[in-house]
Amino acid sequence: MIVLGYWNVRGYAQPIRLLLEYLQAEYKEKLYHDNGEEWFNIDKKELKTNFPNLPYLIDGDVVVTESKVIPIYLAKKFKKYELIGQNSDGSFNLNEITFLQILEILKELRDSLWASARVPSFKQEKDQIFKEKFNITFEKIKKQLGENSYILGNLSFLDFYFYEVLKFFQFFYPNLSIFTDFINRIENIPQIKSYLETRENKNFLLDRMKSQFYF
Ligand SMILES: N[C@@H](CCC(=O)N[C@@H](CS)C(=O)NCC(=O)O)C(=O)O
Repeated sequence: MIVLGYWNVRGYAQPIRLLLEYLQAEYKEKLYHDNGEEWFNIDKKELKTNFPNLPYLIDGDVVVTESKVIPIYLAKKFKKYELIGQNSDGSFNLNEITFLQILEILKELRDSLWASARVPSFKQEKDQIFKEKFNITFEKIKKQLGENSYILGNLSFLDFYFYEVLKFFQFFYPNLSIFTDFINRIENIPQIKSYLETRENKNFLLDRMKSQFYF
């Protein structure tokens, strides 16, 4: 059975969890808690890869790390190539390049909010930062989406990633009401809808991390 290892938070693992749920994959999670002793002192040393990190995915003898690479492995394993921008038979499609491009942009957007929110002045400057920085990327994504339901036209991992980025933003900007149709669309995908209602998912509340940020 597939094992997804990560801290007991949403973080980089959450879009991967959504993908696993969407694929209805049989998987279990290895969640690391608090001081990370079990991860740093035991599992990090024993994981059969030269590049141990969190998140990791174990599938039999295969160990994959890097949060932008794990979804590629999963899409290929389940032969759902459209989820990474390829044609449905796995052949090349320019969307495959767009997929990687936008994934990087979304990760930067998320990481940039994370870094900004850890600086005390964020509390006073957050609206200005949103206007001058984050909104520029949101406008680009809006343009990419156009009249489509999903970022690449058809549903892909990017949509799960972007959904999670939006939820992350809503945590810091509770009045933010952009992309609400998009959020609803993702939350209404049957597999996602039922996952979001589970106790496991509710446990990954961002609220638990409040003390790390200034807002
Ligand atoms: N480039 C890696 C970065 C992973 C990373 O920074 N993981 C953090 C949690 S978000 C961690 O605590 N890693 C455990 C470690 O450094 O051993 C990825 O995208 O997966």
